[in-house]
Amino acid sequence: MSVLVKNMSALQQDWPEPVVRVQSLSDSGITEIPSRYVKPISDRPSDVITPSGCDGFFSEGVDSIPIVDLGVEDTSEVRDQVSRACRDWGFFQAVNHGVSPELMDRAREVWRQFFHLPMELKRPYSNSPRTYEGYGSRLGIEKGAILDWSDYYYLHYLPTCLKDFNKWPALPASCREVIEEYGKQVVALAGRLMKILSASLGLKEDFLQREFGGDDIGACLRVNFYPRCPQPDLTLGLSPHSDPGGMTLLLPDDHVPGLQVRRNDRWITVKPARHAFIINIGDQIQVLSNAIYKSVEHRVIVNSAEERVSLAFFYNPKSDILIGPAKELVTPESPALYSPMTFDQYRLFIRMRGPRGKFQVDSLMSPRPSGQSCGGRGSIFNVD
Ligand SMILES: O=C(O)CCC(=O)C(=O)O
Repeated sequence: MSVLVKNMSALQQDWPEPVVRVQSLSDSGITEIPSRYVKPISDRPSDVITPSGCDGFFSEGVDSIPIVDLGVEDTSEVRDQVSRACRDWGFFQAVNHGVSPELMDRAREVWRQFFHLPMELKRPYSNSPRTYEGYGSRLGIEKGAILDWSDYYYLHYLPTCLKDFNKWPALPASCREVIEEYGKQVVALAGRLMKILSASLGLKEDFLQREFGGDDIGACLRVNFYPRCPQPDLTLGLSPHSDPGGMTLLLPDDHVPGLQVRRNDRWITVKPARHAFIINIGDQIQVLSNAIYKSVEHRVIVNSAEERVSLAFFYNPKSDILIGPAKELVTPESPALYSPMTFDQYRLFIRMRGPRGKFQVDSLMSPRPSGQSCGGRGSIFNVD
């Protein structure tokens, strides 16, 4: 049996240990976090947000992720701004993006209400590692792994055949309707961004969308809930990772910071502009662009004063088509850095191992002269 097939069957199983809801730990009033959540010293955050507030905490000026105003036509100036941001940072904030600000607020609020429902109403939605859909508290299935200080809810929005309302929360009463409309508007924004990204790479406007499978793309939502943490300096809400999919449109908490982006070996705390989406390039666009655009590592820190909610909307390729470097971007000077792989195969890694920095996409990068295949891909399935 191949390693891949063996690993896929491992995903059919349940979690390796009983699930503990981080929210329940936080609500229990503990003053010390269980050792399961204590990170090795080198992985701990050096900055934490103090209960007295966040003033002076943000890295400002040259170290702020770029802001792109989408309230104008998609001119060459907009494309240049997006292009610079995706090459230098892998991240930008989009303002005036066309998604209703009221809907953004409602979406965040309805999810906050969901996480505050009594546990017996949330438990029926508990997820398993097979698809991750539903209410979860860990990423990865390694027994004894050190866990992150967060719970989440994960659901499929597209393709329509995977959208299953029964797996979406029935409470609060408006939840399904809000998610449906929110998804519709965010997908429209993502479609526009795909055109801008394609054109800014010098490709036809519809290039990336076509490579992603046209109308058959995948889209899913992970709502992250980071409860208050009595020892935020010892742990992380979400460990460093790059996003395995295409592009992420993140609706951050409206008043609690936490997202940090790696830049030149420093962690820069993002200060979200009001009603902005934080957009970041995922590994699949790094692969398609032959690493012209970067999927950049990010992580989340927590704090002892306030909980935090964020909605990460993942815009992904159709799961069973091969994604490799665009041939238009491969030249003798820039040979193909990756050999093609489906997203279904690719995302197995994070589903099994949990967030691991940029290990996955970096381990696949193996420059060769043009025309020769790159053998690095196999390595990710030989890690156990
Ligand atoms: O909560 C955040 O700000 C970031 C979440 C994130 O990186 C993710 O869900 O992959």
